[in-house]
Amino acid sequence: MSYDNNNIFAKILRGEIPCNKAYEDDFALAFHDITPSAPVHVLVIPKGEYTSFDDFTASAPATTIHGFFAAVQKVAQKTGVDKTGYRIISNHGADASQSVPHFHVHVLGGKPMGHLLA
Ligand code: DGP
Repeated sequence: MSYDNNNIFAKILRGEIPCNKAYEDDFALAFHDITPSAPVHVLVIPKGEYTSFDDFTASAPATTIHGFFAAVQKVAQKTGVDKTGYRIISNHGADASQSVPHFHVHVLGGKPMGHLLA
């Protein structure tokens, strides 16, 4: 899949659409999901053009991958869910119902969430 510059997260990265920012550094921007599935539901996106987890891990340089996942952990710290527990999810492709074609990790927490997909 080629990268679509008009996807909603590309517009958020360019500042064309507002977001409720939770964290930002050189590698990632994190913002609260517009339709939260848990008391804490933050989306973490890389600043580069990657369509999904599959594309990111196959194509991005190691320093970029490391910086991005370090940012995911910082989001957990900043939102406090590192203390109580959290789940990270990344949907790739149709069977996972990925709806925005810019790689993102969901950080979910703030309540007991049960076991995986139960
Ligand atoms: P996924 O299904 O994994 O592709 O998740 C996409 C998520 O993005 C979904 O939980 C809703 C969220 N989302 C979609 N549009 C916007 C937006 O404009 N702003 C914010 N903050 N979240 C959005």
